[in-house]
Formats: sequence, C-alpha cells, structure tokens
Amino acid sequence: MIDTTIIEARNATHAAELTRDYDTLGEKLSRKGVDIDAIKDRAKGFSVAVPSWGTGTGGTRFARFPGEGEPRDIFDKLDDCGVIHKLTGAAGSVSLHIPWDKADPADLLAKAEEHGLSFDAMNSNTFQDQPDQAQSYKFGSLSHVDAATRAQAVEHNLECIEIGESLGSKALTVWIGDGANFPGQTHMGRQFERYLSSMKDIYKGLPEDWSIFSEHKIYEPAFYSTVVQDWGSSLLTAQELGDKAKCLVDLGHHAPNVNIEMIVSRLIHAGKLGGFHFNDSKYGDDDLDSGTIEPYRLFLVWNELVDAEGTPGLDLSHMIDQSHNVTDPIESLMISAVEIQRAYVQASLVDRAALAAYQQENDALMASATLRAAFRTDVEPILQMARFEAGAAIDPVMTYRASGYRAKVASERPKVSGAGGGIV
Ligand code: LRH
Ligand code: MN
Ligand code: MN
Repeated sequence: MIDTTIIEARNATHAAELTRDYDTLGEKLSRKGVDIDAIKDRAKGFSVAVPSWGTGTGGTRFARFPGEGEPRDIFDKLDDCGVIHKLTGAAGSVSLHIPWDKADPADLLAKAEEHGLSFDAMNSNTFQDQPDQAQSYKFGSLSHVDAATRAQAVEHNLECIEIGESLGSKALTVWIGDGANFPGQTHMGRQFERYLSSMKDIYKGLPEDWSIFSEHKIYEPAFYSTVVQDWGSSLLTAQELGDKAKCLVDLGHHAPNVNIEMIVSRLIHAGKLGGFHFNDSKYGDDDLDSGTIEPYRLFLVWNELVDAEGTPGLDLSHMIDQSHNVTDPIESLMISAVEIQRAYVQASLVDRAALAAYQQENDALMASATLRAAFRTDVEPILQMARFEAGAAIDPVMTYRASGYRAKVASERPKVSGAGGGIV
C-alpha cells in the first residue's frame, strides 16, 4: 500500500543526519555504561497492537466528523493497520472488536498476512444492541437480572473466542458497560455475583492456552456505579476465575490523578497483570493519543514494566485503545505507537542499581532525579535507527503524507455519513 521506494527515498534524505545523532547519543550513553545498540535492539523488538476501531474517525456523543477515505469495513481497517506497521515497524498486530469486525476468518487471515500482521486480544461487545439480537443490553449484559440476557451475553463472548481461535488470537478482553445510573437502581452485591457467574461460564469455554482479561472502568455509560469499576473488582474477578484470568489496565479508565503505575505494580505483585489499553487523557476516558497529555505518567508505567521484566508468568498484551476526532487516525496511531515505544526505551535507560541504592538510603531527591534523568534523555535517534534498520520510515508521518495514501484511499472509499454519535 505504501511503496517501499517512497520510504527509501525519504529515509535517504535523513540517513546521514541520523547516523551523526545516533553516534553522538551513543557516546553520551556509553559514558554511563549503556550500550546504545542493545537499547536499539530492545526498541526493534517492541510491538503494540492497533485497535481496528481506532482507524476510523471516532467522534463524541454529540457529533462525528468523518474524514476522507474512512475505512468501509474490517479489510480497509487492516489495510490502514498495514500502513501503520510498515511505516513504524512497531505495530505488528491488531486487536479486533466483535461484532464490528465480523468477517470470514480465512479472508481476515489472508489480509493480515498480506501486511505481516497478527491478531492480539479479541474484544467482545455487550454494551450495544445489535439489530438481530433477542435481548436488549439497556439494563446490563453479563450482570443482567434476566437469565436469558446473561446467557446471550455469555454466548457472544464464547463466539468471540471461537472467532479468535481461527485467527490465532490468544486472549479475550471483556469490558462491560453494566452498572447503574441511580442509587437504588441495582443491588450492587447481587449484580456483581451475577457478573462473576457469567464470567465463570465464559472461562469454562476458554482454550488451555488462552487468557481472559477483565477491563475495569470507573464510569460511563453507567454514571452512578459500574460493575467492574476499578482494579479491585477486576482483581477479585481474575482471582475468582483462575490462572487464565488477568486484569487489563486501560490508562483512561481511572479518576483524575489516580496513581496508575502503582496499580500496575500491585497487579504485577498479584501475578494478575494481563495487558494494557494505551491512550492519554486529561479528564476521563478521553481516548487521546498516547503520550500527548501526560508523557511522564506513561514513562512511569513503563518504568514498572521494565523493572518487572523476568517476573515468572508476566506476559503482557500491549494494545492501543484510542478515538481520533480531529486528526487522521493513521497519523495519530503511528505517533501513539512511537510514543509508547519511546516510553519503553526511556524506561530501559533507568539506572536501576543506582535507583535501588538511593531507595535503600532514603535519598528521595536522587532517587527521583534518577528516574527523571532517564525520562529526559532524548531517545529519538534510537527510535529512528530502529525504524531505519527495520525498513520502516525514519519520519513516519512525513513519509505517510508524501505517499499520498489518504488521497488514494479517499478516491476508492466513498465518504461515510457523519450522522450518529461516536463510539465508546
Ligand atoms: C471502553 C473501552 C473498551 C471497549 C473500547 C471500545 O471504554 O475502553 O476497551 O472495548 O472502549
Ligand atoms: Mn479500553
Ligand atoms: Mn475506554
């Protein structure tokens, strides 16, 4: 979809400068005993999954302003994901949402293979009603008071697993919008018990080598109480279900100022951290581009993850979950993949021996300075070199713009209507 010669031509204009920048940074890092090539290899090994639903313009519940060349279906979405991966070299998998992305698995596999993509966790959807559905989710799904509605929601999750199995996915992410808008609307205890019982039914259908991720979110669409509102309920769920159940942390699903990196640390301690939905936010579940609002927080999350490397059983699914309203989604997703990779690389530069010593000595000032020294390091040459060596673009956004991809697909994909509210 993006001609390799365009990437090569653009890279050729940056290569000499990049070599100089990389060598300069390499010398600086070597003075601290850090081998820049080893860090670059870590960057090259990094990959984050792109959400299929993020490739279209999102919108809010007030309006959606579609862009040019919006993907018409999952195959167009996979083409866009292929572009993101080809230009960044850091987004080799896709996370699907069912039923939004329902299609013949053989065709999905063929399209993914065309772009060198694989499928990360499947996402079920019991927060919307589908046209052909018998029971409504207006008052809940897996925790509904009505057994038939719960059974329908369980069945849908089992179908997601089945589809995922045929695609090589190894995990199911469950997020429900169940809860209450008013005090007294539901019995919170019984509602949670019904949810657990439904999750146990899904868990029974989970293949041996699969994981099930429970994703918490503080509020929305339920504005008074949500069944899985925080990592406490999520952890309880994962612990009740068994070894294959883990918790998924969506960075936007917390109250403002919550210490997410500490939640990450606790879930690692419990052996229950399963994966992430990366995004950034100012107020709530804003689903803004990763690293654009609070890059230091993203770094601090990665600091915990790098610190925990080698922990037995820690095998995380890294996924993006964003909504793009005012930007070209492909550009936002490329920038986001790179920002997440940047935080990972910066966290890899933390002098952990020095940090541990300062912590032991209660030297708060130097301990925090040690973290900031890594965060402040401009690792751009490492990221660029990793992309260059992988055949991706040194400058993904400018290369994408030069390729004319959006104009090309706009001529093939009819403009979609702006009607209807946004997705979650
Ligand atoms: C809920 C959520 C969840 C959904 C996605 C579309 O806010 O984060 O992960 O599957 O948005
Ligand atoms: Mn999410
Ligand atoms: Mn969300």
